[in-house]
Amino acid sequence: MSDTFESRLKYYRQRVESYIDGVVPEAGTVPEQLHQAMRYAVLNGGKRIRPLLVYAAGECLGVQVEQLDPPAAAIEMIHAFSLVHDDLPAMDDDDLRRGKPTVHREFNEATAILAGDALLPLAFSTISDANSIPDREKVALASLIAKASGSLGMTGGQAIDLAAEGLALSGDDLERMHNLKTGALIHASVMSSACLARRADAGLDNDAASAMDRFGREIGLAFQIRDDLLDVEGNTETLGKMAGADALHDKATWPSIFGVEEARRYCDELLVSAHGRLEGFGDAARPLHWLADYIVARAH
Ligand code: GRG
Repeated sequence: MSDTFESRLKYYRQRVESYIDGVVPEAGTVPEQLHQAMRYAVLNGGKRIRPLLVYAAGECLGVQVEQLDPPAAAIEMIHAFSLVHDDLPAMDDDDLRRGKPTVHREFNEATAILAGDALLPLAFSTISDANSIPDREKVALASLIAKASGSLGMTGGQAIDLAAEGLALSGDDLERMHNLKTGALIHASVMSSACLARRADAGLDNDAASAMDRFGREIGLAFQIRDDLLDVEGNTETLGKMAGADALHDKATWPSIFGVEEARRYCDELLVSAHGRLEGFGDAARPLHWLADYIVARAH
């Protein structure tokens, strides 16, 4: 990883964190415990991969950075919400997230449910209240992100995941589940920037939009296959969440269905293909190339 990539990562992470910090009510605002829990959930570490994809795709497509802050923050809040609910006893029942107690462990279960409930609408008001984005693009962004989060996207994938515990899943079903549960929000991160670049003055053509669409899908699936591999190969300390949780819950994963070697091979194949999608963008796509490599090489 080059210095340039490190400094770009740092800059964009700080940028989205300070934007989120500005939109989530202060911890002292009533109801205090709810706001403390929301801040704990979303400002408590995390790699910020989805916002980084929004910024890198936006940079590639020539979108003004001020327009990228609201969707980057909104998508990260939805991601944080999904993690809080995913960790609940009714779902994966986890005690550790990002190396710290999960929200229901740090506070209590009802507060964790409410913190998730409140982060979701806050994501959408962050977009609707943004002064930097014209109304037409706000509507398109809200629609894109809502669909990616709902029953035909992330929530649907989670439902399939929970229902499939202990059952034999075909490879096609597993791919569909991964594409929905994790891929949909990652894809929406890339496509949020494409949506902003579609404006007449930025002039995104159909070929470029389709290249971004495919890049987003491939890198979203590669992300989840890497996540499956890390659950097998990583340790709890490095991961900041319990290693081996998938096997414990008898979850269908890429390594459990296809084997570790095939999971690695397919992840690399997706990465090569994703890089290829960016060919037409030249140097402007360098941050996206870096991020794609980072997603597949990450240790947590
Ligand atoms: C009602 C919208 C809605 C959601 C509830 C709980 C749920 C439905 C969905 C959960 C989806 C989920 C938890 C998918 C797992 C995705 C995943 C691999 C998360 C880990 O992401 P990282 O590695 O985490 O980016 P950090 O901590 O770095 O942010």
